[in-house]
Amino acid sequence: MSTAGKMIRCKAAVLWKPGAPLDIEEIEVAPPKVEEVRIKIVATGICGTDMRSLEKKEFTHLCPIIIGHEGTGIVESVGEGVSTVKTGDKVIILCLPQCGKCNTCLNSKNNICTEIKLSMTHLTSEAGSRITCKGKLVHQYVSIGTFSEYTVIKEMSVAKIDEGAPLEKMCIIGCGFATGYGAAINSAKVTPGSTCAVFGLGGVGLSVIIGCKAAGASRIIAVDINKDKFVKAKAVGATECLAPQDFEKPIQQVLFDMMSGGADFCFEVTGNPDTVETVLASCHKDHGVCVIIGAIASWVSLNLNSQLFFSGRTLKGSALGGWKPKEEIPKLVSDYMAKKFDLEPLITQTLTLNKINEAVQLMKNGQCIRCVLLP
Ligand code: PAD
Ligand code: ZN
Ligand code: ZN
Repeated sequence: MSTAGKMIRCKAAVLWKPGAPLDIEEIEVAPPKVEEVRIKIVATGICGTDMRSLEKKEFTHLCPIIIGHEGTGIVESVGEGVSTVKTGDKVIILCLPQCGKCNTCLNSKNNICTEIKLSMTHLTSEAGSRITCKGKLVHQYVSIGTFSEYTVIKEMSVAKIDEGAPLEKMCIIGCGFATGYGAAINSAKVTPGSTCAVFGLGGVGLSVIIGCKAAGASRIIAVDINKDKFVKAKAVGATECLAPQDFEKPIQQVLFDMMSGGADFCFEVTGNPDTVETVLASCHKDHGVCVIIGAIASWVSLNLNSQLFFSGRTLKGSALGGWKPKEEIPKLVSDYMAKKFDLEPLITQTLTLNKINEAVQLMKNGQCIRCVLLP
């Protein structure tokens, strides 16, 4: 029996207070309005950014909220005016929107659509939220909220993907993989034969390594304080692995010496503000490019020694790997189907949504790369 036009009652992992465990609750998900799409979530990953949001005191006023932004699903129904997806389509959820109309969307080089302002409200649309729980309005993290059986999102934040694509793996393309892989290919533009250093070996950092390897880098040095991450880093393409605590010299000095002046391309993928200066200093003094991927809290100002810029180094940011979401993320899914890269090493656990607190604990303990949650 079709559920289109009706309220759907289903389960979601709801955050009632930052830092508290998630509660599996029954929620009500209203039908989609104009330019909105209601999606049955099939799989969702947990990203480092979700981990930060679960603890974020600044989210107190947004609670109850459904976190999660790395997801795939099947379109249950669409609101008026929706033309790019239809009921039954396999889709990937986009953690950055692409409205197709703003200055960013009309510029072929840019990818941060001005409609990102909606994501900052953590609501379905300007008209509020389609989700309620125990009579309260529920926010959706970056206007998405994938830790749920159903969600309603704007058409500009969802894209149809290949019919044959395995949704339980494709979810991690939605943020982690696209972000890391694209940071190497699009943001840094890693060149064949170059040297790279990647700081932080979670799902995003490992995807940077996959991107560096695909771009033909000859040396990829993986750096993490957690040595358990080294096996996977080597499996996806790292040529050497270093733990900063194993050296007497600062790690940037180690890298400077190893590569006669520093690495051609360096990536910050820890989200730790103190690491930024180290990563920048690890870049080649004459031409090194440093890409900051790690999401650092908005109120943090970086402390960078001015002498680092008495050089030819470049410091730049990267959001969702520089991809134009609606246009290019489905192409990454097709590239996976064409076996251009492998995602299996990144998915270390699969659990059901009601075990989400176990998955969060695995991430906290550094025991997992990506844990995929299924309904
Ligand atoms: P993760 O928590 O799985 O991985 C972080 C890794 O960094 C872990 O392996 C840690 O052990 C390691 N680490 C922590 N501190 C240090 C240190 N001082 N030196 C070396 N290694 C360290 O997270 P993730 O891979 O899912 O995400 C990584 C970051 O990327 C995180 O900050 C997240 O918020 C950010 C992100 N940014 C975007 C974007 O568009 N820019 C998208 C997705 C995620
Ligand atoms: Zn736009
Ligand atoms: Zn993410």
